[in-house]
Amino acid sequence: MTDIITTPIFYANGNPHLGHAYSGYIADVAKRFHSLANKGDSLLITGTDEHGQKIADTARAHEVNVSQFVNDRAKAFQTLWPQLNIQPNIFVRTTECFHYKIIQAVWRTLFQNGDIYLGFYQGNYCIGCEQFYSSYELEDGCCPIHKAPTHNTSEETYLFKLESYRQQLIEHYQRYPNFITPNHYSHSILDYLQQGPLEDLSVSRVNNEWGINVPHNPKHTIYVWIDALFSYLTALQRAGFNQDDLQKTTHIIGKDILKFHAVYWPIFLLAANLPLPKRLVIHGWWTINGEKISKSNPETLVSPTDLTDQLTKDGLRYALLRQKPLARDGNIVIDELKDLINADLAHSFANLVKRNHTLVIKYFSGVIDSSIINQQTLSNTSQFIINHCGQILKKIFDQYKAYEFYQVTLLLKGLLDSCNHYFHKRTPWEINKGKDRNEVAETCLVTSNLIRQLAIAFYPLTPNLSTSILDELGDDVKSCQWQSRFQIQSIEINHARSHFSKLYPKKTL
Ligand code: ME8
Repeated sequence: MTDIITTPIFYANGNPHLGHAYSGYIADVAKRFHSLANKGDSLLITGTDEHGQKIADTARAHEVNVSQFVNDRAKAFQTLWPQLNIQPNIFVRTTECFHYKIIQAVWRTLFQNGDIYLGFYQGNYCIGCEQFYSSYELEDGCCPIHKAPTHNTSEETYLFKLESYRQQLIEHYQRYPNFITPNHYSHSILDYLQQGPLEDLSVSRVNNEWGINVPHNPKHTIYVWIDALFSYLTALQRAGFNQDDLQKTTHIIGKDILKFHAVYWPIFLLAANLPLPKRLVIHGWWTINGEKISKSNPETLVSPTDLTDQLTKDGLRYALLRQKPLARDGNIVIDELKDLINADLAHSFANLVKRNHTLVIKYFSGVIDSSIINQQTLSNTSQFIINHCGQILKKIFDQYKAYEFYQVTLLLKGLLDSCNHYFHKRTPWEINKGKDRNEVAETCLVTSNLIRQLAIAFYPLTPNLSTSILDELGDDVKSCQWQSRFQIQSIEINHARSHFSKLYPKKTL
């Protein structure tokens, strides 16, 4: 079955930063895992959110025509993903004609069903969030997210009756307590919904021309969050999927946009008679010197590609996922990231590969046939490490499935330590001091097979390193499938095929 994974669509009012890259990494890890595990299709959707007053204001401040401005920003995101080894299948833009038609059709459905009516709204509008806040939600008169003053606005607006769907949504959360990962967020959303009636939501603006017009009333533009959330549907339809495939969708989002995805989005879907997504996966924020990385705070703007230059593509991806559980916040300290990369990828993983493969090439001309061992003659230590590896791989599989990528990294590191321990204990390099050749052949054969399994299990987190190791073993990631029990296969090491030594040169970072 196809798994559909989305990142948020990012506001086209600035250049991509490390926080955006993090959402992309999580989605790409999930996509690569699914394609290994299911050998089926998986679809990664990303894109840019290009309408709204905030974007029009920023373009004006840059003295650039708004269309040109959003084109440039969309391009910046489109070029970023391949540079980070993130492979989206669909890049959706809310200024696309196809999307425009979908949003107007959705609006018509909601309006005809009686969920939307023309009214009047007075409230505190935050342009940064593109939403109204009730007075009790403000902190010292400021938006709780942007900490900036809101605008007291009163205007004619269309309103959406959220309350009509509150009970249905409560039932959904009761039936699917794991709808949100981590699931404590499901409990907090359920608490919020159970507190009482939901206020009608303002879903159009009269003072914003840069948006999709309300059908039959072009004085109004449609609320940017209706526009943005339904881009997930646009992307699916553009890829040839149908509306029901929404239920195969996992949305990866930062905690700042939880309410939009956990309350408004499911309510809009219920109202439009569409299925709810499969899951929401929430991640925390990255800070730098304790400050949230954000477009509105230029000092925090770390360029992801500057970091991949310093840390390598695999290095940055791995270290971000290794440093903290997804839902926690984390502070970027480059030296700490380097330490993780050096310890795990260079010293523990790459070094084991180098040492084992060097012996295989030097003493066995790169080839060891699996017929040298069979279950009866395999030593206890080899049998033990093979069984252990099988058990840990099963746990890793389950943790990947649960989006517990931090746990995956801990298990992988533990498994690497066990494999290194096995290799060191059996001292195969003592072959030049008269160690039994069959015993060394067994160690190197088993180690190469462990390395193959490790490379597959690491692949979502370190695609370049894993591909390179698999190349060297004569394998191709496309033909590899996740296995928790593995048969010892013959090996044939081929240095010529590999870029391995380029990835991890003699000096670490
Ligand atoms: O909210 N740490 O777009 P956006 C981690 N267009 N992740 C971060 C981050 C940080 N410091 N800063 C941003 C929008 N992000 C809407 C979304 S979806 C239908 C519409 C990530 O450009 C995080 O995932 O403000 C956050 O939710 C996303 O970037 C929002 O980016």
